[in-house]
Amino acid sequence: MAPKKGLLQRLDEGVVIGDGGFVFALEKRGFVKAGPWTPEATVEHPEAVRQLHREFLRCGADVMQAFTFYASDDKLSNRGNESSKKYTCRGINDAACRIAREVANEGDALVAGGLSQTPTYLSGIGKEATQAEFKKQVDVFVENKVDFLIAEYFEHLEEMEWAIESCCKSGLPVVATMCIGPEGDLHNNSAGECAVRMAKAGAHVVGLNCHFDPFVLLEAMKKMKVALDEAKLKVHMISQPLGFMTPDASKQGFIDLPEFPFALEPRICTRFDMHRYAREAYELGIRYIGGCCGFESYHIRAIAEELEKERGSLPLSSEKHETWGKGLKMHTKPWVRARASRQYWEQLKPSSGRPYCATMSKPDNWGITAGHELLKQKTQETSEVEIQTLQALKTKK
Ligand code: CBH
Ligand code: ZN
Repeated sequence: MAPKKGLLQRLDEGVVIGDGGFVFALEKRGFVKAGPWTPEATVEHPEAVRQLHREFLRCGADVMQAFTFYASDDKLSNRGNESSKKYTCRGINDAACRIAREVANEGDALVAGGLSQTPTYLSGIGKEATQAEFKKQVDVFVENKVDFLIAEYFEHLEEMEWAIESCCKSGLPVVATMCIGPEGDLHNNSAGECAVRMAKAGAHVVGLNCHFDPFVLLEAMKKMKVALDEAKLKVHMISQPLGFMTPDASKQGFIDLPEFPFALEPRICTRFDMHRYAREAYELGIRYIGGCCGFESYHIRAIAEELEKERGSLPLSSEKHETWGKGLKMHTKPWVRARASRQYWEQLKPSSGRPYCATMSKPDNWGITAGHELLKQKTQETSEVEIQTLQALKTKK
């Protein structure tokens, strides 16, 4: 078999489809605990992680992002139960890479290793200690020969830059996404400024993930594009939004919504929302188009179906899903058969079925999570292990 084309070449030549939200999907299936959101499932239930990768692959994902979210040692120590001691950063990341590679090789997908924000950064102990956490993950990714790295879900631009710097040392292509929206990061850096600084820090692909719905996220992406163009920076763009509608979210996105994380279901985007998202993202010039929390495989399939012409093929799972609901022509009931058209689904305003629900919520507004708050909170309610880790790191400095 010919060697797979790399990420940057694929982006230069066409479009790359990402996968969806692993922690949210696996939490619903019973393999991830909301709160810590750590990915020990790669060791405890590899079959569940493998199956989720397969679903995304079958639905058109070109990237198998190894399930390594929050899998830095400092974060893993905050799981508040016995299992926290059994698994290490190395063990979890290594297992994640192997599973992702196994499934990627069942198709033509690439494998990405992912890094995310760390408690060490929040505790304010500085660059060296924070990058020491990143390095441990990057080392495992390099050993496993992943195709590229994704530094995702950073909300402080400074930590994002440190993560990019750590990733760049690998020599692999680096994708960087912040979980901010049109209002910028928590230190009043605009979305545009963030994009420019991510590119200047060395990222090859820059953009956003999580925290906001596809359409709010694209508003922020527009600002990033303007700033990148003005600064004459030639990098590719990526968007991986939520699969939930969040027009009412404030600066920190869906975390502040009262429904986060257990009652977001009424906000789930339909597959047809994702057709619109894929088209608008493509027209904006974004070439790495994927999803984050709330995105299930059928949402990814909708992106792949919308971009059928651009990609030159349909995903495997479209054999069970004719584009725009045309499979309904085979339904026994005539009024359901009548729904087998693009026009029908495109204009539909789906009902919520919840007569007492408001369309919008009032977000909580807690502002920035700071290190001292984290320590205080830990002393009150979370694991001894992490307090010790943080304190040890502090004295080391
Ligand atoms: O799970 C995934 O697919 C990751 N690539 C991204 C997760 S984004 C954030 C999840 C919630 C975090 C929190 O509440 O702390
Ligand atoms: Zn997310």
